[in-house]
Amino acid sequence: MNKPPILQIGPYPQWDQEPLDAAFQVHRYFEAADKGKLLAEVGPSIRGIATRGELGANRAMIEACPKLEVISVYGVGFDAVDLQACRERGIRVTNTPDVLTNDVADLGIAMMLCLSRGMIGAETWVRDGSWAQKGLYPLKRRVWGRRAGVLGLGRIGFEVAKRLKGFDMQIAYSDVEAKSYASDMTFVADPVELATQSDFLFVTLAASAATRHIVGHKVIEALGPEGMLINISRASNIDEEALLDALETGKLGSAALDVFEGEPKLNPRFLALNNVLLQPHHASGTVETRKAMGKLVRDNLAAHFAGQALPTPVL
Ligand code: 8YV
Repeated sequence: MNKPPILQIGPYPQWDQEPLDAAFQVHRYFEAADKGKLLAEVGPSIRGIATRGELGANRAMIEACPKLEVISVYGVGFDAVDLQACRERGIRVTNTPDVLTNDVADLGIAMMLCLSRGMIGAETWVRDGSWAQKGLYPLKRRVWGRRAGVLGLGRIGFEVAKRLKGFDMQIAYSDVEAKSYASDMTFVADPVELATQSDFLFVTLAASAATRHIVGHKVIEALGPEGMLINISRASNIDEEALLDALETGKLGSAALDVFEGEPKLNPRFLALNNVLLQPHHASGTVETRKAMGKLVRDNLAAHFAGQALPTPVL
């Protein structure tokens, strides 16, 4: 049987690449020196796209593939896929929900603890001899028992909140409506009000045009000079200029970020700050989760080409 031709937008680990190459005729977009030329050559034959959450597939790419039937995203977020272009042509879209939820929540909690307790600086304090020369490390702020806000109580937000309960924190959340499964948490409809009531604000919203810059200067300033913002969702949920201004002027205490506008090239203003923890978009980056994500990417493609129901459809 002929292998269906697919376009692979970004690299995967070897353990995913091998089975992908075995099942499909894979054209590697990310390896092409001239991407336009590759699209012009192979686009007309492409039936599937395998991409990653942050890379997605834009309209130009989709239009260069007139026979495209399915886009399989390695990631829960599909905001970088032009869904409107897919709807217009009946192109199916899949993602990898659930399998990454716990790891993403774990990293969010780790980021809160790491920044609150100054663990990166503390490591340097030991390594550069400051401990021996200067003595005790400067005191940091407590986490347990303080107030946490979760903006977006979906799967990931819920797991973040579940973990925060273990730190005896008071937990509130914002979402489009109160959730029946969150009766032990306080629902606060307005994100600005949520920020006012929070010491730590976790951003766990699925990104879309509707959530763009939902964390703007009002939310940031409501969180305040003692507050910490933790983003494990997408950069577009936060007004990054407003965030940088507030971090530079002390209107916001600190921020722990796993995602950035234009990543992996981030705004150099972040690098000059010492009240941030900067992470390279790796919240789902464990061997276990990435293996499960890769399998789901292939399972969705295989199901589509076998005419079976898609395991995790978006469209
Ligand atoms: C991945 C992601 O880091 O799930 C998402 O939406 O962005 C991440 O899990 C990414 O897709 C891996 O490249």
